[in-house]
Amino acid sequence: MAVKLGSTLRLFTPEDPRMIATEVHARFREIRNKVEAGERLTLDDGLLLYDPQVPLQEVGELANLVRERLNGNVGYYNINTHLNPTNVCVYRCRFCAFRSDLRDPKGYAMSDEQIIARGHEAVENGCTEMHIVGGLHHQRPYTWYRGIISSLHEQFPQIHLKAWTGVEINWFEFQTKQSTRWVLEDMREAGLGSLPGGGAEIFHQEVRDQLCEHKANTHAWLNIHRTAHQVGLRSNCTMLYGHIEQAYHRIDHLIRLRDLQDQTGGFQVFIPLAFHPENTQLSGIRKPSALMDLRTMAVSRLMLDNIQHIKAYWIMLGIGTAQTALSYGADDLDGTVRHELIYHDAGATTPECLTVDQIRELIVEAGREPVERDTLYHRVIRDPNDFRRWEVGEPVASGR
Ligand code: V47
Repeated sequence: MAVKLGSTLRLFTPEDPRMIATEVHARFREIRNKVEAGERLTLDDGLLLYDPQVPLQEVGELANLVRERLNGNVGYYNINTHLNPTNVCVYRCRFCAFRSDLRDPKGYAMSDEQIIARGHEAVENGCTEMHIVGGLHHQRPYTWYRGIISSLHEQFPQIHLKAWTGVEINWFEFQTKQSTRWVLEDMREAGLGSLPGGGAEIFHQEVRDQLCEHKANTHAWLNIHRTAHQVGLRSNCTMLYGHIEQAYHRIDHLIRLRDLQDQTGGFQVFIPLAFHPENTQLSGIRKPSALMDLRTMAVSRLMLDNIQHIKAYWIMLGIGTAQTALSYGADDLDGTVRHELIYHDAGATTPECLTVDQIRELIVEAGREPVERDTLYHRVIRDPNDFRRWEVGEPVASGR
C-alpha cells in the first residue's frame, strides 16, 4: 500500500507498524480539525482517541481546548458532605465494596437522630450540598427514604439535597408500585433538589450483565434521568471504567449519554469514575493507571460536546491526578467532601475531606481560578463575616 508522507511516497505492507502509525496520526489530524471546527465526534473517532499510538498529551491538549472554550480558566468546587443512610443492599454488584448483607456485622442503617446530626454538622461547616446515596435495604420502606429527605429539608432548607441514584429511584418504583414520574415528583415535594450521577456503571449489555445484572438496567437508568429532566430536575451522569470493559464499551456509554442530553439538556456534569478493586469481587483487577484516568477524562470532554462540565472527583482520582485533570478536560473538582464511604471502603487512600483553603490552593496550583459553585452551578457568595452564611449568585458562565 502506498502512503504519502510529505513529498516522499513510501511503500509499506499493511502489517508495518510505521504505516499503522501514519494512518493513526492522519486520523487524529482529522479529529483535531473537527474539534477545532466545533464538529461532533463519532464512535470511531472516540475509539481512535483511546489508541495508545495517539500521544496522551495531544488528546489532552485537544480536550483542554474544549474545556477552555466552555469554561474558560475556572476550576469549580463546592462545599459538601456525603450521607449514606445504610449500606445494607439487596443487590450484589461485583464492583462494590460498600454494600453489606442484612445480617452482616458490617451492616448499618442510620437513626433519625444520626441523620439530623449530619445536617447540623453540614450547616456548621458551611455546606451547600448533601450528597445522599446508599444501599437498598431489604426492610426499609419507601417512607423511610422519603422521610430522610423531608426531615433534612424541613430543618435545613438552605442545603441542596442531591439524592438517590437512578438505581434507588428504580427501587422506589418497585416498592411503591408507582411510576418514575410519581416517585420523582413525590421526592421533589419532600425536598429533593437533584439526582447524582451514580448507578450508570457501563450501559453496554455485555458488561452490565457481568457487573450488576439484577439492578436497574440501562433503559431504566436513562429513562429515570429523562423523566427527571422532563419534570424540571437537573441531574449528573457517570461512567465506571477500568474493570472488565473495553474502549468500545466506554465510547458507546458516552454516546448514549450524549444522545439523551441532545433530547433533554438536563445533565449538568459528567463524572468518569475510576474503578477501585480492593474488597470487591473484582479484587484481582489492577486499578486504572493515572494515564488511563487522564485519557478517559480527555476523551469524555471531547465526546460529550453537549454537557457543560466534567468533574475530576479528587476522592477517586487522588489529588495529583485530579489537579492534572484540570488541564485534560475537567473544570470541576467536586467538593470539600466529608464522610465518603464508597471509595474509601474500596481502598481509596485520599484524605477523608479537604478544607476550603486546601481545595482552592489545589486549583490555583493547577493554574486555574477557583470558583465556589452550588449544586446547580450558580456562584456562591459567602458572607465575609460569617463563612457559614452565603447567597446564591448568578449561574456560572456558559461558553455555549
Ligand atoms: O454508582 C462503586 C461507583 C458510584 C466502586 O453526581 C465505584 O456529583 C469505583 O456516582 N470503585 C457512586 N467506583 C458515586 C457517584 C458520584 C461520585 C461523586 C459525585 C457524583 C455526582 C456521583 O460509585 C456508583 C459506582 O459507579 N462505585 N463502587 C468502586 N469499588
